[in-house]
Amino acid sequence: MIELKSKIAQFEFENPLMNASGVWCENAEKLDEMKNSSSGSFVTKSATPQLREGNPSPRYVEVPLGSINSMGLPNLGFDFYLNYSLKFQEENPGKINFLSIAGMSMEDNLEMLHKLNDSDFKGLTELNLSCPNVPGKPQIGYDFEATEKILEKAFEFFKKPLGVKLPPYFDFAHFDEMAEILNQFPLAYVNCINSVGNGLYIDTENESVVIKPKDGFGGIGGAYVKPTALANVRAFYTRLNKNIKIIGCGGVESGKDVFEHLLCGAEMVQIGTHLARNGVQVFDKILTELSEIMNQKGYNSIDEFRGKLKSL
Ligand code: RRO
Repeated sequence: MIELKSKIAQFEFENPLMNASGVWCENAEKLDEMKNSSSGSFVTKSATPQLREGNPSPRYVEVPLGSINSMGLPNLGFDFYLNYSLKFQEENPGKINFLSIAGMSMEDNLEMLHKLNDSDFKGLTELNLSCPNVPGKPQIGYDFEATEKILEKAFEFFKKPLGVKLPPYFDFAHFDEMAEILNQFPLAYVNCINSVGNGLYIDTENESVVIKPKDGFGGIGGAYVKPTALANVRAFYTRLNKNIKIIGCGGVESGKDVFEHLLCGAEMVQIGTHLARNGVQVFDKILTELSEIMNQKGYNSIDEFRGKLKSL
């Protein structure tokens, strides 16, 4: 029997797969499908204190090697995702989900963290520091001082397991600097990576962009971003204290992709563009493929190879 269990903070998951926040998780119908799928867990759409409509459409487009989006944080508001999670945990004792928050300001984030801290929520909270798509709002994760400040403020009172969703970094100096900041805090995990921000996809025939917001600029996901995602998983796995787990996200379409994320050090692996394109049946297929690879290689559990990427 192949063992696929993963662990973050005090929580154990049947397998390492889940959705990427933003995909298949914006409303009750989609979350119910995630809940009933074979994924190990699920995360809710990044929430703001109040409902948001988001940016005008078209705002998510699938392109040959991935996707481009500028959704602009459409969500049903924090209370909806908290209530959904509370009901889920009541109906599924022992099962754990992730709740993502992405305030438009420090105050928004602290307000939602206070509500979570004071609630019966028993899952993992994810602070999204990397939404690339709100016009006029730069990503917190690219502002090292602001990142340190929000984590300082959060950990003054927040007592539940907390993780952060990071943007991709592209320079060793930035991996080093961000890791030094993150290592100061009792984080449960970091999630690498959010979409590669502000790419531009062009429809050559029409000589046009393909999404409406921000003159076509948007976050890139899918196969385009796998090497960047793996690099970020690896860079943080090798720099962070070992009690901070890594969630890998980016370019996962197969069991082989999951295996690569795990080899770089990921504890859990998320699926975004591929899930958006194909629906929740992807989890069964990818779990089968992962088990087959492990079988062929003679691994009985993920712990036998997690993080053990070889250098030359
Ligand atoms: O809603 C979005 O536009 C969005 C968010 Br919050 C995010 O974190 N990443 C992304 O690609 N899109």
